[in-house]
Amino acid sequence: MVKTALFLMKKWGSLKGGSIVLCLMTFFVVGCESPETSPVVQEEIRIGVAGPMTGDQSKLGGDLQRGARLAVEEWNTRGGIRGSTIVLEVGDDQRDPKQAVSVANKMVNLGIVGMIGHYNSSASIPASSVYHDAGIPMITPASTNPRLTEQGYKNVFRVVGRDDQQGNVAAKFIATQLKAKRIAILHDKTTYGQGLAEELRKSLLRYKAEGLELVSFDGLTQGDKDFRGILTRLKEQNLDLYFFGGMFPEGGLLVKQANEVGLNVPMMSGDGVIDPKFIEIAGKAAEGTYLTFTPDTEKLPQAAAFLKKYRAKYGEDLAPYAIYAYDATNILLSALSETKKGDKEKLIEHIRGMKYQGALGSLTFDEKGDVTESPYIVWLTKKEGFEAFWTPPE
Ligand code: ABU
Repeated sequence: MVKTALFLMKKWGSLKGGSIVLCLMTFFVVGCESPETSPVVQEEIRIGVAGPMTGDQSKLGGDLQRGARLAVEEWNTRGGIRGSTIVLEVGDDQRDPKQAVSVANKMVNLGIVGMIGHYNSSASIPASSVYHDAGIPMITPASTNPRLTEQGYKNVFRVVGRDDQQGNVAAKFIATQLKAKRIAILHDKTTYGQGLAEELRKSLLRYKAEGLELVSFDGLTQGDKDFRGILTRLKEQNLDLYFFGGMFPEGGLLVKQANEVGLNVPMMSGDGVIDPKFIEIAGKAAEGTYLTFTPDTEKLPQAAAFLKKYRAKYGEDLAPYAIYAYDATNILLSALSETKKGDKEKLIEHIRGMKYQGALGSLTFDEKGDVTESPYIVWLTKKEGFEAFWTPPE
């Protein structure tokens, strides 16, 4: 009977979503038993991870899930938090803003005490209002649009940098290293892609005096498969380089089709494209593409243990944002273990003041919830994969 009731509790807790339902059922179960036969109800601590778990960016959502799951399993192996098992709830926002809000509401109803995610800025920004209203901390491992932490929400954190920083490094590289003069910018009209493109446009203005000219600035549609029309127009513009603000599915097709239409200048893009899938889609045409991202985690001594465990568990090479999800999850779980259960305000305040030593090194947050240090470098795509190429001077 106890087993059945516990099963029902779990089932109802997740289906109906109500922590109230869960509390009532806990009372009911415990209340029905005599003291001698009372079961020890193993409490669970629920946290969430969300991103695009299906669709063309499912690889990225999967990366967040894999990083977060590894951290959760390690905590549970060590006994959980104060004896409670940590349960990871997974939400699929399909990289869609409306779906992200729906996932966020579902997570709140499931009784999560913290959220890892979302992946896309276009999902994280609308979902952040839901977590804010519920007083639940969210730590995104990957959303880089500045607006996320400019909303003034105390519960919002990110362990990655911002696109104003990323755009700045891209502009510096284009102007001072490539010495490119004629630039075109494409973007995918999303919060992230267009946002990064606009940050680059702003930063490029600084180099106008050196003869750098922005020849065109155009949006394309995410999910489209044929960009030959716009690439043919770019070919007429006598460019030195084109920049793409967007994600790897479109980035891969762009360089592949640029090659087909004879647009033989390098593409540069950002962290949304630096994924092995980009090379898989583009093939040989990926070679020579420049990308901004954070420094090489393979070279961080403090990341070695994580990398070993990740490869052993998943049998695959590290994906760019899995390590960020791992550290974000550890930050959340450490904060939960160091604060009084149920005190949401204290939990958020505690995260803000943490100095966390993780796989990425030392992580601290500023008043907005951004990481205090977020270096970007330029990567070059080679036959063998991505190679750290240029680090901006301090
Ligand atoms: N930062 C890269 C992709 C995730 C985002 O939308 O911000």
